[in-house]
Amino acid sequence: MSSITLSRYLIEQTRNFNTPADLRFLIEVVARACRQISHEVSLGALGGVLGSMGTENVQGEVQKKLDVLSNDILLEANEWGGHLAGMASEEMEQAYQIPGKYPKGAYLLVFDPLDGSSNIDVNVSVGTIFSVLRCPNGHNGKGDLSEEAFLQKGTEQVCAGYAIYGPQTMLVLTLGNGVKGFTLDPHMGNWVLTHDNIRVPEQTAEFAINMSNQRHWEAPVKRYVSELLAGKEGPLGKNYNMRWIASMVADVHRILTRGGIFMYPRDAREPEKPGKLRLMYEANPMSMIIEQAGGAATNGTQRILDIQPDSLHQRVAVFLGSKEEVERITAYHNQA
Ligand code: AHM
Ligand code: MG
Repeated sequence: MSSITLSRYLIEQTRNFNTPADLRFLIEVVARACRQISHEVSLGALGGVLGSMGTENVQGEVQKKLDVLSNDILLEANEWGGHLAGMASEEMEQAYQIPGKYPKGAYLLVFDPLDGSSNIDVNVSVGTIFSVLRCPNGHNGKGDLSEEAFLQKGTEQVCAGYAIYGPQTMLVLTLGNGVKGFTLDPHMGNWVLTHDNIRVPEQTAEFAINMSNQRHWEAPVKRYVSELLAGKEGPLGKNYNMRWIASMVADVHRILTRGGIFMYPRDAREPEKPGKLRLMYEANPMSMIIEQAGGAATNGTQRILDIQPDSLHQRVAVFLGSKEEVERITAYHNQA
């Protein structure tokens, strides 16, 4: 088995790619927080952490106890180290200010502390998604950090990753030079490099979409999925398999492992919203990982990483995964 731990991998990144020490520290701290979240998730009913809080987040979604706990774990782990100028999360309406008693740093951390949390109570994989940006000059001085500091295109991310809490806990990470997967050794507490060069196959015969929304989709999505369903007898000439875990982390992890296309299109249920998933802490980090692994990610018409965000909790349609299929559905949108 590999003996390369996350710490050693990050030191090698510094040697080979000049990864700054404070970014290395940031990633180590996030990984430590994810290890703690993994522990809380694994306790389930024993830890008294299942069920709802009885509160709603900024998106009007019911907060689970573990949503709030995971958010607190990430905030507490990251606020004191001097590597961050601020944080933002799915669970908080405003940007989180680093308390005055702690030093501020050069980076911004944006996260979805527990993605797919509707799956918690049924013991299905969930995860943490995170994105690291540089804090723009002029925003990291004294006084409150404004939302504008975060509104950077996905191409500006210096690191993106997720932890998946499944049969194994894994951390999948990119610093812009490929995608690495680390498995948590629960006894030693180490993240061990187990997936050295994660690549998404260019072609696939598997798709992921919530089919129950079919009647609400736009025409290009209806056309594409009907072609997938037509299988060997249809225009694509092959049979496709379908999977939908309703946990983006788990669906993306499967696609990174064996290929596929993941779709959460905009639809007519809430026509004013351009999709369900959030750009800054779901779509952007996952798109960076998928692109770094050789896949593609668009909102149907545009590369996701090129979208200029206009708000922290902005939503976006997502088509990501194996290149050939993402290009096909994007072409269908552009023909419409
Ligand atoms: P969440 O951040 O509130 O957990 O919502 C995001 C999740 C994704 O993980 C998943 O792909 C999607 O919502 C599932 O949505 P649906 O229940 O509509 O199929
Ligand atoms: Mg989420």
